[in-house]
Amino acid sequence: NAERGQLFDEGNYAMFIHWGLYSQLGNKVDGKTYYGIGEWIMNKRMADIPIPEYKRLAGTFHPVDFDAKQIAQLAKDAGMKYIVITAKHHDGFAMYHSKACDFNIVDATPWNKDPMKELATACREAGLGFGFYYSHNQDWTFPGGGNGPGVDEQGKRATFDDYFVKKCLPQVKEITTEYGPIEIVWFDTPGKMPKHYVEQLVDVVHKNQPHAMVSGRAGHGLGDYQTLGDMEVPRHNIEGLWESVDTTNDSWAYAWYDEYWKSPKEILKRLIACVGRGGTYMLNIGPRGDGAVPERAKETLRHSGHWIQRYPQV
Ligand code: JFZ
Repeated sequence: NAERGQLFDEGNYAMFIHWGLYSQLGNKVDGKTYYGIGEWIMNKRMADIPIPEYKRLAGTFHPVDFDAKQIAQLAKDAGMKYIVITAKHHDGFAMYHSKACDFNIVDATPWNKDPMKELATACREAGLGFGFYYSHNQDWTFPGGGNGPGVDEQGKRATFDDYFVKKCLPQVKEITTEYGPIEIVWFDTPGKMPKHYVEQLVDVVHKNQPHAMVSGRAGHGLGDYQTLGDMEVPRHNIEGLWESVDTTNDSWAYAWYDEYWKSPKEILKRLIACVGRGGTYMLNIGPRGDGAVPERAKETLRHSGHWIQRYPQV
């Protein structure tokens, strides 16, 4: 398909959003702060939160300050061309209305809204592209998921195939059919996921979304472009389509203490280094649990955007 990846190739600058149940904690659990990337808070390496306790967080997730139009406008103001947001991170919580698994933002929270419908619409209205991050291998709360529980609620052994058939594949079908045309499915951390599973996922994306690109982190070299290591900016030109991902501060997801904001100048430097070498720069923001985007992240994006707007588009 000649048009696949067109926006990726021409767009060059995108917004990445890490937002989920973990955003509500902002790296603090029972008064104790854990330092590291916020979306990993439940992991053994961080607060080591038991699954039932983590699942209870959904009961208080009520992001009344989430404003899809404002986020789309922010991306526009920053000079970005599309938005990629976490549909499901390693914690397994779906930030959209999933029929495959009720551990999702509509069925498990008092908020009862699908923010991804709103964001997909807001992006389309603003002339922006839209896409999803989806943790395909790791799922820390679903039986059989990568680094997840090896047994189900009844104590019966669960395999990766159980997780793949019951949750992963159906959810990838959902995100590629229920939100209109999307530009990207950003799979991540494939680990030891066998090739035939990755092939199935890539096929589903390509079949349902003729324009969509699959990220390099799908695994087994089956992605449509190369994703470099986090915050990696290459020193030399690289062949083919590629992308570098970065974040406005240190963590991807919101962390209450994280005020290590990159300056607009530093961001422009990285953006230009990528775009000038033929790549795409995807820059992340981490909205709070209530859905609001931290003020400093907005300032940084708008400020760097002013510089971009001053130059005519070619
Ligand atoms: C992953 C996630 O585990 C993390 O939470 C975040 O979503 C980030 C964008 O991606 O972590 C990675 C994956 C690959 C590399 C670094 C961090 N890498 O190849 O350098």
